[in-house]
Amino acid sequence: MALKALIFDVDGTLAETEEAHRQAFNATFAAHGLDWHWNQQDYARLLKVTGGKERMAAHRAAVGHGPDDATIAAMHKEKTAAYGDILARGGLQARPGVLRLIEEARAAGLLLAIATTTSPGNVEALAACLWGKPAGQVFDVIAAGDVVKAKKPAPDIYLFALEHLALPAAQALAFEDTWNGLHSAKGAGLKVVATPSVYSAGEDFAAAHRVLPDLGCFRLVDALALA
Ligand code: XBP
Repeated sequence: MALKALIFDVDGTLAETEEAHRQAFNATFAAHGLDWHWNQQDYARLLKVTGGKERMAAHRAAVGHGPDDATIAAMHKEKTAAYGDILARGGLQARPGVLRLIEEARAAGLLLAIATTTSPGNVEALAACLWGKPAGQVFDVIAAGDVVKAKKPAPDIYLFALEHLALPAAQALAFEDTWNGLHSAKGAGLKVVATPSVYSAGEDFAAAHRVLPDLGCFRLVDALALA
């Protein structure tokens, strides 16, 4: 069936954003006087838990102490604001090929969607950073964060995106950087192009239709051929 949409994960796929997330988490922990601090090794392990609130709860369980769920939810809002401040300082680039592929797809009349665990505010912060405009002016559908209860690797966020695109999975192609994201998209019946990121480089991408170092040499014609 003809390819009609590209669906992008956000963190690690559009840009290497997880370092900014890690800094925002640590700044929030410090602001709350917590003895929590996630170094890169901690964070690589914690990233296996998708969702910032869920990640903080998983850390609380692991260390045996920490704020209650209501406080975690409040902290997560502060963390999202801190993340936006970090991105607003500028300097974050899109991963190779991302901007060009999105431009080619738009010019060819394809639909564009986001399917991400990250919070909608973070999608807006990244869109401002990469395109200088609201995410809704770049993407036709934005499926983000708590719009679904079950986060990646559950397929829910991709099923939500497909529903709002009004397309069957066969007419879309997903782009992901993690095992969790790959299996979320696969679970929704999508073909997946995997571009491992700094934090996900060692993960298992055997289930992907293509595994690439990045999208620097991947054109729309390649996406059409994969569909
Ligand atoms: C990545 C995630 C998110 C981010 C942090 O989402 O799992 O939790 O790490 O963002 P994806 P939040 O790869 O699906 O883009 O703190 O807003 O969850």
